[in-house]
Amino acid sequence: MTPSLRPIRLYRHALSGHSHRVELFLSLLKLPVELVDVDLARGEQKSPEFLARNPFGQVPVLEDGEVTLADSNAILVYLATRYDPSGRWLPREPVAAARVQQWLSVAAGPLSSGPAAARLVAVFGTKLDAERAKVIATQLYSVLDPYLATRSFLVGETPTLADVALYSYTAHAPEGGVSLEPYGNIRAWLARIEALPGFVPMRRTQTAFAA
Ligand SMILES: N[C@@H](CCC(=O)N[C@@H](CS)C(=O)NCC(=O)O)C(=O)O
Repeated sequence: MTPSLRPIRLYRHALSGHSHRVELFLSLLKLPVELVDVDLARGEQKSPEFLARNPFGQVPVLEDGEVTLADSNAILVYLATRYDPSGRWLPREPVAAARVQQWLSVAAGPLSSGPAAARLVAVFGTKLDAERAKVIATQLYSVLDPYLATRSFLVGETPTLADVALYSYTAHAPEGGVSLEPYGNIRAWLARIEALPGFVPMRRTQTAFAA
């Protein structure tokens, strides 16, 4: 597919890690984007206009020409498939492709119900079980840290969508009271992602403690 003539538009919130993973990947691919802030505090994501874009009433949503897509991981797959002809970010080789998918499932599972949920409680006051979220985060990072001891990135020696999907909520886990201090391999991996050409950070919030 050739790129559409209209610029890609990303409906997002500046403190949403799901939005940030898409923003980060667009930047790593050097794709120009028009960012549209959605006022989640005022419920703009539940307006009829926004629900027409995503019936689940959540950011991020991507518009690319005639294509409208919701769900951060689905958007990452779309962008890699459409705009990365090298296949570097989403390998076509069956085992590597499956391993990337495995990490996308982790991003939609324990990353979301662990560190992301703990941060929702601490930063936005969302009524979720913070202690349970921290237990899930600890379980996740107890697996991830030794896994990264012998690898530069999650799948192979170059970054893939797996790294993009897990970066944002891991880098911001301390905002939810999940310290990264015990996890040296994870911190080294975060630094490798932050050194990639085109890396863009997500804004930090006040609740973060030193990791
Ligand atoms: N599975 C979705 C989750 C997106 C999500 O949880 N978005 C949050 C912000 S991080 C949201 O829009 N929350 C507002 C709401 O649910 O009303 C994805 O990966 O994009």
